[in-house]
Order: sequence, then structure tokens, then C-alpha cells
Amino acid sequence: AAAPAPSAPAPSVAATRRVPRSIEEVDNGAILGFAAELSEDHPGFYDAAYKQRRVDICNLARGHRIGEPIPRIEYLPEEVTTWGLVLGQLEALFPQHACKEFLHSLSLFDFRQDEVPQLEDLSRVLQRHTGFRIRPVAGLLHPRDFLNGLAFRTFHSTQYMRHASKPNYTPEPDVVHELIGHVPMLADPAFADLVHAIGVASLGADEQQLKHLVKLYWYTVEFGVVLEGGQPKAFGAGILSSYGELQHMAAGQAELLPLDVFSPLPRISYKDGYQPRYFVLQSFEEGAAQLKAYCRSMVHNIPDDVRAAVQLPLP
Ligand code: TIH
Ligand code: FE2
Repeated sequence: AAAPAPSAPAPSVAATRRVPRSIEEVDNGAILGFAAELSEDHPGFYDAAYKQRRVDICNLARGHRIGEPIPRIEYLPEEVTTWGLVLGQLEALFPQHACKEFLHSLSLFDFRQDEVPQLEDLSRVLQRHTGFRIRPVAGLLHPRDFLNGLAFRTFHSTQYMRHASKPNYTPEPDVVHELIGHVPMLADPAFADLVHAIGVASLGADEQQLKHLVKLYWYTVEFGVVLEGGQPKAFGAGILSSYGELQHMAAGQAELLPLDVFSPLPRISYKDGYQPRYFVLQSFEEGAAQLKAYCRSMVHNIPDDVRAAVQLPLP
């Protein structure tokens, strides 16, 4: 497969758009979808109390400033039940179907079924292990803002709970997805470095490159699978946070394709249910090397002071 036309002169990103110099300059207010406005096919669409709850939690996120503690949410009994149900079901599948890095990192957090962990507490643990911090967000960010945040080792996380009527799968990120799917992986140093590299690359990406980066993020960080002793194991957060999707993967119901970071990738969708295919890494190390190679091709577009601020050496 060919690299995406490295000979084409990349327009200077800095000339067309301001590259954020710090996490404070990354916008966490512009929400693309979900948040408090649910579409008609959302399981909570006809549930007024659920919608109001989302508005309240989203407003807390909107008011949060970097450096302040993340507001604690007192989760309702019904929300705790949903959390506990999903956690319990997933924990039964993890030993067989989650990758070893996830299993190890999960043990750093003692998740309990009777309590939804607080973002502030998890953020502190992550900062100790990999320097990542969590920033609460009201819904889906613009992909550039979301990926830019990763360059500053900041993971934007929702804080509301999925609707109780559909605990095993939701089409949108929610607190279960963030905490079970993403947080343990972000505590793994090699994985955190990889996610950081995607973030740094996004600072220098033009629109075309950004689209490809978003797909790379989607097919690895969200829905990646890695081989262990010839067996596919989940490391993508979208698989690890959904009992339905993890079973779907484990049952071999989806196509498994090798990942080539320089080849075009299928379009992504939040709406189509379980993934019809997963991209497989031969090993975590090999996948990280591939992704970092692609990301390095964008580093030259990042203004020098920004590159220094996010600490990435020129290749
Ligand atoms: N489908 C996932 C879940 O049920 O936990 C949530 C999402 C992952 C990626 C996009 S939405
Ligand atoms: Fe996610």
C-alpha cells in the first residue's frame, strides 16, 4: 500500500488556523452531537427525566475550567445499577477476550459494582501513571479538538450515564464507555504514548490528514483488536465497554483485517450498531511503531514552539 502522497506540498497549517499552544486553548465547548439533544432513535428520547439529568450533568462539564477539580456527580440508584450490571457482565468476559495490557491496568483501579467512579479520582491515578488527565465534556467534540487534547495528554470524557433500558450497547460515548473502555488503557505507558503521538500528529494535520487520523484513532483506540498467541483480544474502548460488542467480537461474527496505517480505511459511523469488521494488530508494539511512523510524517507542520511544548523530537 502506498503512503498518502508525501510529495504533495502540505499547506502550512499554522498559516490557516491557530494551533493550540496549551490545553486551555483547546475548545471543549463546541459539541457536535448527542450531549443533551437526543435524536429520536436514542433510547432516552421519550424519557424527560433522563434528558433533564443529561442537561444538568452537561452544564457542569461546560462550567469546568482546567486546573479545577472535576465536579463530583452523585449518581442516582438507577445509574449505579446500570454501571454495576455492565461492569459485572464485562468482568466475566475480560479474562478471555481482553488484551493483557488492559487486564493489568484494570487491576490498578478497583472498580466496584456499587459505585460509579469519579472522573477526578481516576484522573489523579492516570496522571501518576502516564501523565494523562481527564477533562469533562458535554458531548462529542469536533474531532480536531478531541485529538488536539491528546497532544496535551488530556482525555475529554463524558460524565452522564447511558439509558437504563439499553445497558449493553449505546451508540454514543457515556461514562461507562469512558471509564471501563478508555481509562485503564490510558494507564498503560506504551498505549498512552501512542495516543499522545496521534494527538501531536493532529496538531500538524491538514483536513485530509485529520480525516485519516480520526479513522486510525477509531480503528485502534476505539475498536482495535490485537493478536495474543494467535487469538484476537480486544484493546479498543468501544469493544471493552459494551457487553454486546465484546460478545460479537469474541464470537467471531466480524471480519478481521490486518491494519495498514498508510491504506485508506472504511468510513466510520456512530449509528450502525456493532462493527462489521475489526482491524487487527499483530502485536501492540508493531502497531504502535506503524502508527507512530504515520504520525511522524505530520510533525514538520507543527510550529516549533508548539512541538517543543508537547515534547516530540523531530525524526
Ligand atoms: N458502543 C459503546 C458502548 O456501548 O459502550 C460506546 C461507543 C464507543 C464508540 C463510539 S460509541
Ligand atoms: Fe471512545
